[in-house]
Amino acid sequence: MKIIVLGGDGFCGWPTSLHLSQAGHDVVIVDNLSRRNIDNELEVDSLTPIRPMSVRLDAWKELTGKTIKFLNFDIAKEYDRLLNLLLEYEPDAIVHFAEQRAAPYSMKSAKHKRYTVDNNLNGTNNVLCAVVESGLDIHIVHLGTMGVYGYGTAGMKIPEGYLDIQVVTEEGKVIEKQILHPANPGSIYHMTKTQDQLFFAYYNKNDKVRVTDLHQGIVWGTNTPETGMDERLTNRFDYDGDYGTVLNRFLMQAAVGYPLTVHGTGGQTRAFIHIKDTVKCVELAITNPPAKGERVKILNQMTETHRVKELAEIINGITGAEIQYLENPRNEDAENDLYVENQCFLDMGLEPTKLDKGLMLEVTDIASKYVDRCDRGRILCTSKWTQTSERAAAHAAKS
Ligand code: NAD
Ligand code: USQ
Repeated sequence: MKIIVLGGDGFCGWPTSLHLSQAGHDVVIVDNLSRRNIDNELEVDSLTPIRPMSVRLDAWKELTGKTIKFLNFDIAKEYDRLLNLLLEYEPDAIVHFAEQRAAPYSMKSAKHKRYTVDNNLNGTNNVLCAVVESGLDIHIVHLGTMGVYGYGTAGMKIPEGYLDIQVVTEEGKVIEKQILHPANPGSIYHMTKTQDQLFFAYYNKNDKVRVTDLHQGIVWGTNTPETGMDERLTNRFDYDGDYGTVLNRFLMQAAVGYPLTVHGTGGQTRAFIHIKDTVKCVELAITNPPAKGERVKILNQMTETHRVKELAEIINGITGAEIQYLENPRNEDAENDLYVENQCFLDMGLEPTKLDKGLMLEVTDIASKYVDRCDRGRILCTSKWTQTSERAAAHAAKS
C-alpha cells in the first residue's frame, strides 16, 4: 500500500513508519519538526540521542535497501502542499500522528493552549478537507486518546467509541440507540482530541470519508525491532515534566536515582500500551479498513490498565527506587477505576505485550546508558492546571 505518515518523526510516528516500510508498504513521512523545536523552547532533549531526519533515512536505506521519502511542512498551515501531495502520490491510507500531544504543555499558558488548539484542530480539518477535495478514497487512521472518555465509568467497561443508550419517548416507547460516547476531556490537549472526533463524524456522514480513530492509552517503552537495529534509528525518549509520560518517567527516574514522582495519592488509573504494540495496531488498522459508507471505526488501542501508585510500587520492587508523593499539579480525580473494552484488536490478532520485568529493565537499561544526557532540573512537572494569574489576584485584592 502507499501510506503517508503525518508526524512520522515523532515518538510513535517514527517506529510506525519503519514498521510499515519493513512490512513492504511504500511510506512518505510528513513532519514540520515542531516537536524538535519544542525541545529547544523547553531547553530539554530526548534522553536518547535522536539523529536528524536525513541521517535516520540514510541509515534505514543502508540497512534494509528501503527508501522512505520525507517532506518538511506544516499540515495545519500549508493546506495546498498537503492537497498537492495527495493528488500526486495518491495514497491508499494516511496515518495522522501530527498533533501537539502533551497535556502539561497544553496547560502551560494561554499561548500554549492557543497553539495546541490551532495546530491540532486545523491540522485534522486540513487532512479531512484535502481528502475530500482530492476526490480520492483515502482511509484516514488517526491517533486519538483514551482521555476523550474521561477515566471514570459507571462500573462498566468503556466501549469502543459508541455507547448503547435507551431513550423513553413521551408515549413510553423505549428506543435503543448508539451514540458517540460522551466526551470528558481533562486538558486542552485532550479537548482537541474530542473535537477531532466530531470532525471525523461529520466528514464521514457528509462525504463518506473512511476513518479509523484509535483511542490510544499511554505508550511506554522505547524501541521496536526496527528502531533497535542501529543507534542511528533510535526512537526518542521523553522524560521531562511536560512530555515524559508516567511509566517511562518512573523507569528513567529509577535508572538515574531520582525519587519516583507520584502525583497526589497515585490513585489515578490509566490505560497503557507498549510501543511495539502501537506499531502493530496501526498496521492492523490500515489493513482492516472500514467499508465506504461505514461509520467511523473507533478502536481502543490499549492492552492493560494500572494505577499510578501500583506502577511506582512495582518499580520500587524491581529497582529499590524511593517513591515520593507530590502535590498534584493537575486538576484530575485523585482516585478512579478504569475498565476498557479492547476486543476489536484482539479479534484482529493482536497478542498484547504486557508489563513485564524484562521489558521494564530494557527501558531502565536505555536510561542508564544515557544518564549523562539527563537534566535533573527538567524532571519535575511544573505545568499547573489551575493558576491564579497576577491580573486575577489584583482584581480579587480590589474587590
Ligand atoms: P510526538 O510529539 O512525539 O510526535 C508528533 C509529531 O508530529 C512530531 O514529530 C511533530 O513534529 C509532528 N507535528 C505536530 N504538529 C504538526 C504539524 N502541524 N505539521 C506537521 N507535523 C506536525 O507525539 P507522539 O507521542 O508520537 O504521539 C503521536 C500521536 O499519538 C499524537 O496525536 C498523540 O496525541 C497520540 N497519542 C500518543 C500517546 C503517547 O503516549 N505518546 C498516547 C496516546 C495517543
Ligand atoms: N503522573 C504522575 N507522575 C508523573 C507524571 C504523571 O503521577 O511524574 C500522573 C498524572 O498526574 C496522570 C497520569 O500519571 O494522572 C498520566 O500522566 P501522563 O503524563 O503519563 O499521561 P497523559 O497526560 O494522560 O498523556 C499521555 C500522552 C497523551 C495521550 C495520553 C493517553 O502524553 O498524548 O493522549 O497519555 S491517556 O492517558 O489514556 O489519555
